[in-house]
Amino acid sequence: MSELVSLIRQGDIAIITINNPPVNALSPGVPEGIAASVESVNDDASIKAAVLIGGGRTFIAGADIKTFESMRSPENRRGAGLLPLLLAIENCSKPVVAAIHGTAFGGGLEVAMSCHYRIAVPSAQLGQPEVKLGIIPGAAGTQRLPRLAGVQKAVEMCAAGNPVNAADALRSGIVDRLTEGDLVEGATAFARELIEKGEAPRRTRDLKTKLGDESANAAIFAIARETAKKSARGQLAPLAAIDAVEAATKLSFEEGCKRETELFQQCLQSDQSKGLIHVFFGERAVSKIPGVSKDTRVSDIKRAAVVGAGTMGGGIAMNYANAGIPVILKEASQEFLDRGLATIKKNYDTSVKRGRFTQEYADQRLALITPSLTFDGFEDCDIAVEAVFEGMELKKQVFAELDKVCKPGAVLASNTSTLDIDEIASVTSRPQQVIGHHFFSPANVMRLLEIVRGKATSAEVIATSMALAKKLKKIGVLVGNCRGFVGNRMFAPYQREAQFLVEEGARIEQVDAALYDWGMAMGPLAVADLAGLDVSWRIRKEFKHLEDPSLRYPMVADRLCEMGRYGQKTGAGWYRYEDRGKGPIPDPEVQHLIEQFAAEAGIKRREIKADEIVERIIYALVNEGARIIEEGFALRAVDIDIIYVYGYGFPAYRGGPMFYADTVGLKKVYDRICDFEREHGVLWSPAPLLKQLAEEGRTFAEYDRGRGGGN
Ligand code: T1G
Repeated sequence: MSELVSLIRQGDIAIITINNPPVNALSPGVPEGIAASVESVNDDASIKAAVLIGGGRTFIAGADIKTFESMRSPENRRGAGLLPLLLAIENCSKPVVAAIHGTAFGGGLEVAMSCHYRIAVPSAQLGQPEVKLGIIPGAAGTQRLPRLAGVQKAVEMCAAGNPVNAADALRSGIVDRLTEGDLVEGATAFARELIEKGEAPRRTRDLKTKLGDESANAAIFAIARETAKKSARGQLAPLAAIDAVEAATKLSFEEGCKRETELFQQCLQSDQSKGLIHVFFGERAVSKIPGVSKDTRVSDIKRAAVVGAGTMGGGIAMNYANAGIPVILKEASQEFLDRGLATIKKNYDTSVKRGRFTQEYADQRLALITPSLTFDGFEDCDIAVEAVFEGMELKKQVFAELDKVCKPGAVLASNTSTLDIDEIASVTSRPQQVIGHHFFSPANVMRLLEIVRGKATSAEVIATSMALAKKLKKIGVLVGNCRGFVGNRMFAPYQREAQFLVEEGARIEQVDAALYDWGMAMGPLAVADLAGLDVSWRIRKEFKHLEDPSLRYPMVADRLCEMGRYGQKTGAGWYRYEDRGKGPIPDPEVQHLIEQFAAEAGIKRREIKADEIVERIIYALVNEGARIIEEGFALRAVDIDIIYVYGYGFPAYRGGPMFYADTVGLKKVYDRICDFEREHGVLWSPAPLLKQLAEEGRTFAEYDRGRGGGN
C-alpha cells in the first residue's frame, strides 16, 4: 500500500487507514491508495470484511481544494474524478464499514456513503459543504445522500452546506450506528456482526425507498429554491445543488451522476467558486505573519477588562463572555453603565428568544461580565480594551490610567477605528504592549477584527492578539497604523464616490440598489445611515486641516449632519426611518437638498446607469487598496479581501475587492480608473502598484505569491 493509505489485518477484517495529515484530504495518491486496498480486500479470500478509517484527528475532510485549479483545465472536465473509486468501494464483494470521527466533509462523506455501512463517534460532523466553495458535491453526494437520508435532508445539506452532528446523521439514516468507545473497536465489532450474520454488501446506489414521490418532492424543491435565493442571494451553486438532488429523484443513478458532473463543472468554472475558494484559503493565509512564528510566545488571556460600555464596549465585553473569559466592564457614570448593561441583557434576551442559545447559557455569559465604575480589578487582567468615545485626548487619558493600573505583561488594546496607535501608545511607559483591536459593529456579530500594530508593538503582543481573535471566534487581520487603517481608509473613497454619484444625478436608492444587486450586504448610503453619519462627520472635522481644500469634497453628508440627520438613530439621514426595524424610506427633502447643492456647485446632473455606479464605487476601493498594499499597511492583497468580506459585507463569492479586480482584469480596471481621472480629477489618480501590475499583465494574487504570501 502507499504511505498515504495503509492496510493491516485484524483476523479476517482488513483495517484500511488514511494517513494524509492534517485533514486526510483526498490528495493525489489517497484515492489510488484506497482503491488498491479495496482490491486487496476483494482478492484475498481470507478477508471477510473491511473497515475504512482516518488516521489522526479526522476521517476525510474532502477533496483536496488545492487541486481544483487543475480540475478546471479542459482535459480534466470530469467531475471530481472520484466516481470510479467510489464505485470500486461500493462494488467490493465484502462489506466495507466507514468508521467516522472528526469531519466527513465533501468527498469524505461521499467516500463514506459509498461504503456499505457507517459507524461514527458522537462528536463526528458530516456534511456536504461544497456550496461554501461555490461548487456542488462532485462525487455522487447529491445522488447517494437522498437515498440514505431522504430528499428533504439531502437538499438541506447540499444547498446550505451546513454539517450535521452524529446524532442527527443517525436519525436521518446517514450513519447506521454510533459508538461511545474506541472507534476501531466499535467498527471491527460492527464488521464482525456483519460477517456472522452473513450480510451481503448493501449498496447505497441501489436504495430507492427514500427517494419520495414526485408531488411531495416538487414542493421540497420549490421551497428550497426560494430559501436559497434569499439566504445565498446571487449565488449559483446552491441552486445547482438543488438541481442535482432533483436529478437523483428523476433519473437513474448513472444518469444522475452525469447530471451532477455537468453541474459540478459549471460551478467549478465560475468566478464565484474561484472567489469563494480564494476566501477559504485567505481566511487561513491572514494568520501567517512574517516575524511571528509558532515559537513566538503567546500570553494566555484569562481575564479581560473593557473601558467604555457604549455600543462597541458592550459588544466587545459580550465577545469575551461568550468565549468564557471573565470581563470587567468599566464606565464613568452609573447612568452609562446601566444603559450599557441593559443593552447587553437585551441582546442576550433576543438570542434566547431566537433560539440561538438557552436562558441558562445566557445567564452564565452575563455572570462573566462584572460592571464597574473604577479600575479596581484591572491589575489582575491580561488585557484591557479601551472602547471610549473616538477622540485622541480622551483615549490618551484612558491609556495613561491603564499604564498605571495594569500589570506589566498585560496587553493594552484600543478599539479606535481611525486614530494613531503610536500617539496613543506614547502616553504609556510600554508602547510594545499597545495594539489596536478594531472591532466592527455589531461587535458581538461581525467576524472581523482588525489588529493594528504600532511601530513598537511586540511580536508577542501581535501573536497573542491573533490567537485571541480565534478564541473570540473572530478572523484577525493584522494591519498597519495609517489613518483609518485598512478597512476604513478604503471605505472613505467608497463612501465619497457614492455621494459624488448622487450629486451627479443618481438617486440615493438607485446607488444603494446597484450595489445591493451586485452583492453587497447593504448599499453604501443605507450603511452610512446605519453606522451614524455623525461618526464620519466628526472624523472628517478632526482631519480637515490635513485635506487639500482644492479637492472635491462630499458636502451633502456634512449638511445632513448640520441638520441633525445622523442616520437611523435620529430617524433621518440619507433616508427617513419611521419605525425601528423598518427599512429606509426615500426622502424628497434630501433629494431636493442634493439638487440644490449640485446647482450651486455647478455640477451637471445626468442619468447614471447601474454598471457605472458599481464601477465608480468598487474601483475606488480597489485603487485605495492597491496604495495600501504598496505602502505596506496590509501584508497582502488577500488580507484586504478578508477584511472586506468579513467586515464590510462584500460578497464572498466575488472574493473581496482585490480578487474581484483580478477577475475583471487589472488592465481593464486600470484603464477605467484612468477614464475617471480624466473626468473627475486627481482624486482618481491610479495607484502606482495597480498601474505596474496592469502593465505587466499580472494579478494581485500573483503579486502576493511573488512575495511569498497569499493563496
Ligand atoms: N483541501 C486542502 N486543504 C485543506 C482542506 C481541503 N479539503 N481542508 C483543510 N485544509 C487545510 C487548511 O487549508 C489548513 O492548511 C489545514 O488543512 C488545517 O485546516 C469531491 C469537490 C476540515 C473543518 O470544504 O472545513 O470534497 O493553513 O486550519 O480549523 O464533492 O479545514 O494549515 O496550511 O481549517 O481544524 C469539501 C474544508 C471539499 C472542508 C478543519 N471539504 N475544510 O478545520 O483546521 S470539496 C471542505 C474545513 C469536495 C467533493 C468535493 C476545515 C476542517 P494550513 P484548518 P480546522
